[in-house]
Amino acid sequence: TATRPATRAAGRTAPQRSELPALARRALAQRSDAPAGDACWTALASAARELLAERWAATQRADTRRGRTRRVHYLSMEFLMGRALGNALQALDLQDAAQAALPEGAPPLGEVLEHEPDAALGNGGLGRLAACFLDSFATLGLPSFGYGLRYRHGMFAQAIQDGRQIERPDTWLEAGSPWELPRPELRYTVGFGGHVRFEGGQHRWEPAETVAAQAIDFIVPGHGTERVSTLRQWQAEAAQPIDLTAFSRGDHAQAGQQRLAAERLNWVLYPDDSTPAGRELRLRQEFLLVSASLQDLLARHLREGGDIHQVGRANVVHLNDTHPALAPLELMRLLLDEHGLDWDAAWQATHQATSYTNHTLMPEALETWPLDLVERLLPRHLAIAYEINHRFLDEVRARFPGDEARVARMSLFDEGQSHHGGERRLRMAALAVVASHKVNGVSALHSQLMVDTLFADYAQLWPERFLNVTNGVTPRRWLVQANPGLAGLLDKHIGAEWRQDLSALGALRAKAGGKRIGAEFLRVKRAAKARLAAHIREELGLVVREDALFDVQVKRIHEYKRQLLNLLQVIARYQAIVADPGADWVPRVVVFAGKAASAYRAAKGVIALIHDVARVVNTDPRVGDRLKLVFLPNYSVSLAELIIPAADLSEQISTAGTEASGTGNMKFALNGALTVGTWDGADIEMAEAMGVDEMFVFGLRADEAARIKALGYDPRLYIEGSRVLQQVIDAIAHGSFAHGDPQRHRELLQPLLQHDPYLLMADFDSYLQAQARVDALWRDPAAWAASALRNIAGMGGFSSDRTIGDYLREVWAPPAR
Ligand code: 26R
Repeated sequence: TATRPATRAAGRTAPQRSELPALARRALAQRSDAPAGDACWTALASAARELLAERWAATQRADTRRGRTRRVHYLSMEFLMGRALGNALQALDLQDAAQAALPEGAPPLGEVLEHEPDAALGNGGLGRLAACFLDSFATLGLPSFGYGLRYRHGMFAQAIQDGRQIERPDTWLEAGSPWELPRPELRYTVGFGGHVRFEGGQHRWEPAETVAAQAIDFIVPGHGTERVSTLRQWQAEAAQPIDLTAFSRGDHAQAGQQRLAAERLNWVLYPDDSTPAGRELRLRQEFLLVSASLQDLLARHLREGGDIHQVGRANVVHLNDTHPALAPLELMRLLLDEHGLDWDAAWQATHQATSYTNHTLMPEALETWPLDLVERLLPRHLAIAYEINHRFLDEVRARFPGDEARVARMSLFDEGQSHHGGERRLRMAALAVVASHKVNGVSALHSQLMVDTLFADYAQLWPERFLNVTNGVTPRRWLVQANPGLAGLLDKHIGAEWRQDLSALGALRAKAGGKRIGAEFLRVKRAAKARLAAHIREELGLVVREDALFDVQVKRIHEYKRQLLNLLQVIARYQAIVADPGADWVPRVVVFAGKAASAYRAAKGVIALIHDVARVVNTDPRVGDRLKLVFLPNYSVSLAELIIPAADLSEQISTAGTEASGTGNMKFALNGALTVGTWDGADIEMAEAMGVDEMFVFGLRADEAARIKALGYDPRLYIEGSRVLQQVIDAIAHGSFAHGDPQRHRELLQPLLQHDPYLLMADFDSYLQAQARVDALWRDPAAWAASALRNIAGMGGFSSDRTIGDYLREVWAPPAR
């Protein structure tokens, strides 16, 4: 194989796994400089890419002959993929070969892998869930496509300057990406604006502007299978890259106009900034995703000989939140106007194909679009939405005669409320619910609240449409790759079956109390903590004790996630240590990481306060190494892979009823961290699966939280009732952490004292008690280890493979004939 020519001629046999070393060496040999980490990474990646491209072609050939299995199209504005090479090498079972392929003098494989920039085309939970799903699609061999946008700039990089967050552009594509496979034959025209013409009984949209959507594929390898899945990302290009008439006139701005307009569509990922994303560019991005993906689906369906009337039987169009909820409108347009179906046939196909997952009940994250904007950009789609609404409201009126208040609540159109300046709007969640045959929430509690509150009217009309599908995470990335030490320990004690079927982790329960396994677990954990401690030292110059309790809260910074509650607890602990330094304190390292959306002032204030408190605590000689407070900048998928295996304690402390599911919670427990948490999201199901006593549960339940708020909640009563809380608040208010600027924390503190919408004050005492229980268990290492192992044993149901199995049976099953 060493003599194989560098370019592969048509008709040659496919590259084999055994050729990876040769492929990699050849790529390295083309370089004249020493094999630095970068060059090694590029060489291994291009070799792995060739092997994966071959698997991609084989998978596509197999899926064309898939018979009556439906193809799943997972539409998402976000895919938070992280790094790919380590995952690809594991999927190809080529880690040892890759290590062997590295020439003398090259860095070790682990270091080489760190040269890859994260593909961070997502904000947080929703985007990472989509990435875990792609892994399960491939591993389960499901005929499927993920569809997304190829953002030039993904999630911003976070730097910290003087304790404040600075956003820097993410430039992941700067050096090019070896994983992308452009598909020049797959280009579709996507229109915006213009008019609708009615001729010969047919509507025809004549857009004022068009762009070409170019497919660029990202191959997602399956594990324990040769199958792969595809993430197809759209890149907008100018239909006409240069206007030569304008150019010869000397009008260069006009000549490049189309190119710039197209480039803008892929410019940047929109932040989840809890301010309405009512911006025109966002709507254009959403339509680009939807239109290109559906045209691709229809073209494939017809190419494979499918009947256009059967398109909804043979295909699933899944909406990852409402961000792609224009899909049913665009599918209706394509079927009615381009393929000549009548309304009923088009609606049947659309309804059969469409399903929708809701990921949040927070009112500020629910998308609505001003009608004048929709009319200007998508006139035909607005007309179709009117018609859908007309028919839908007839159904509502037939079921609930005379109830016009209900009709107004359920309409796809918000007729203008004062808080939007009286503007009429299209409600994307209503559209998604009406168009879908199934609507799911992402944990048992969230799904229940969804039908009790946000979608109560729709659930009364169509109770059978709503269901729960609890989230899951891929154990390949989050256990096998992130924590090979723990994976090896599991193999040794319960065998390797869990690698195929995570529910086999249950076998660990009976062994969890064992002395040897407990000691081995603590050793594995200690090694992971040493790696994190080294990172903290390099990043922040801070030395932390490796035998301290590593107490971790990493996730997007949001008021409802209550990082501030955690920080108040840290301040209370600090004050207690200072008051009695001689007591027998459990040493703790409290680790935060997470990004605040750039426009989200309160979240940025929390990051600032963490840094202000850290400066005081970490330098106070009375505290020493009993308490260290760490904020790690630039949280990302790859940083999570370093942090999560090192955690002893996982903080999941959202106000009950606000965190739809959480998925970080699952990754921590799977890696043997204990959870201190509220009765919220998937934590509830985790606690039930591992045994409620294995979790440190505290705080108001969701129904209690709702009741307290309805009765008129006054946070000051709780402050007056708790000496500890009073002292914490006083310290902040009196500038103990303000570094000479007493105004510094007013903006953060005032709302807490007046409204405290997330009930921090109400939950504070209960949280402190839970933390005391944590300390007590920590003092008995064997008991701690046994509980951690029972946590792992309970996590068998939280694989994304189980989640996708649920979707296949309950959401994506073929419609009855
Ligand atoms: C731009 C705007 C409309 C927007 C708002 C909110 C974009 C993205 C979001 C983030 C959302 C909806 C999200 O990430 N939700 C999270 O989904 C996870 C996966 O289901 C859950 O685990 C998590 O609890 C939930 O917050």
